[in-house]
Amino acid sequence: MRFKLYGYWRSSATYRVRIALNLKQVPYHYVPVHLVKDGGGQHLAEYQTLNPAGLVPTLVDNSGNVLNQSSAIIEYLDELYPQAPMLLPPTSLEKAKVRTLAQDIACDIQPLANLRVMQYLNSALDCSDVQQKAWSKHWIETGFTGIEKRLKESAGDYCFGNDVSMADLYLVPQVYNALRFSVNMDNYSLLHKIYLNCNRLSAFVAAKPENQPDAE
Ligand SMILES: N[C@@H](CCC(=O)N[C@@H](CS)C(=O)NCC(=O)O)C(=O)O
Repeated sequence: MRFKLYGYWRSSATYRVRIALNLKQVPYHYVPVHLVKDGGGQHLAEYQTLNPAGLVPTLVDNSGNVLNQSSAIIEYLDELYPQAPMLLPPTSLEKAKVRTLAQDIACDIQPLANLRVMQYLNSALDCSDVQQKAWSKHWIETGFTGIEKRLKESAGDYCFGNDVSMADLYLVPQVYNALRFSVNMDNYSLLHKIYLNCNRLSAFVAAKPENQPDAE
């Protein structure tokens, strides 16, 4: 197989890359990195030779090329496999709009509720479980409020019209997380509709956390 994907079943950044690989019909070897057990495999020196940031995902090809950051990986795959579905649309303006929505999630929501942030809230700032959950829910809801407004301008069946794009690869894992934090998706009807539509596609179903070999 051409690619190895290092990831974790419940990691939303890994989930995005799994969807991209599935949409492009690229088989890959999945290498689980347990983010919690024994202090977290992402902190091991051996793993950090692949990803110095100590985060998943990491994609390695059979020539030994190593890629980190889900958006860099997804755009690389889109260029390497320029067959349908293209994850970025053809014009520069449309590309910028798709990336805007993806970055609303990747830059402004997901990092605030990342595992290491939650662990810091707990260990250094003595926040309780309830406080940590309230923190995550708050930032997800803040982000979703803006995204719901953006989607009014662009959505069809998916984030941008009726074709799947990179934005959908970000939306689905983030909604999956939101549901874990009991966000009421009735307040975000477009986000929820797109989440349900995407999850009717086999590439999204196969990428679901519960369908991964390391799911607990
Ligand atoms: N911007 C990075 C984010 C990667 C990231 O935050 N990964 C999380 C899982 S979704 C992680 O490895 N967390 C481990 C930790 O916080 O210790 C990307 O898109 O690849």
